[in-house]
Amino acid sequence: MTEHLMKILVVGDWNVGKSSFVHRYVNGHFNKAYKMTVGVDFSVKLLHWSDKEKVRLQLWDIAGQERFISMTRIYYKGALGCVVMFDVTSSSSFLNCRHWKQDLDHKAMLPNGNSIPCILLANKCDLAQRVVSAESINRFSKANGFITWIEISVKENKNIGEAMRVLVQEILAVQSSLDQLQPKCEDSVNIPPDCDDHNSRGARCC
Ligand SMILES: Nc1nc2c(ncn2[C@@H]2O[C@H](COP(=O)(O)OP(=O)(O)OP(=O)(O)O)[C@@H](O)[C@H]2O)c(=O)[nH]1
Ligand SMILES: [Mg+2]
Repeated sequence: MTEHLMKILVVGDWNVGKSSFVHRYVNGHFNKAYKMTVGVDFSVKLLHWSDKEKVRLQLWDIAGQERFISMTRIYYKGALGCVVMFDVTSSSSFLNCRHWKQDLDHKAMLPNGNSIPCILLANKCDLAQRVVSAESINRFSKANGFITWIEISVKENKNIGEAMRVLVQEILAVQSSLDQLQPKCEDSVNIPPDCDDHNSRGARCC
């Protein structure tokens, strides 16, 4: 059995429902009251991904209030994927997703320098007073390099597990392609003559 450890960030403006999303996903509950996150909150969820694979998710629920944003570089370290969330009833929370994505692209990179996989989640789709259209979300998602976007309602438990499955699937695919790029003894072009000799001096390829 292989166990993958995945650090996933959850970012977006304050009050969009990030903590509610994590609680719903991990504990299955929904709280109506808003309780501001201070700095960052952590949760863990174990997924039985397949007969041979488990995925241990470390969810980093990052505070959206502006006073905490200076800490993001520290929080982003080692992350393999990200949820960027906005509230469909708040156009400013949607517009600010551009800043969140740019912040991630500058501070949270894969070892090969590429951006980490990000999914865009449009929360609170249970509310009637929606102000952000599907067309503008679609355009924004494509233009800003998101894997995809999904409409969710944490309150009504709509698309929560589905959204996380899409993200985890993409992270696994990206990690596996990165692993394949790592040189191995048998397919390395420049194999040192004493590659398997653990007593020899000099560089080894593995
Ligand atoms: N109607 C509706 N309300 C929601 C939904 N998800 C979250 N909320 C409400 O939105 C408010 C804010 O939710 P939080 O999860 O605390 O927001 P947050 O993004 O973590 O905010 P910060 O910690 O300040 O960054 C709470 O009152 C939630 O009950 C949803 O799907 N529908
Ligand atoms: Mg929160």
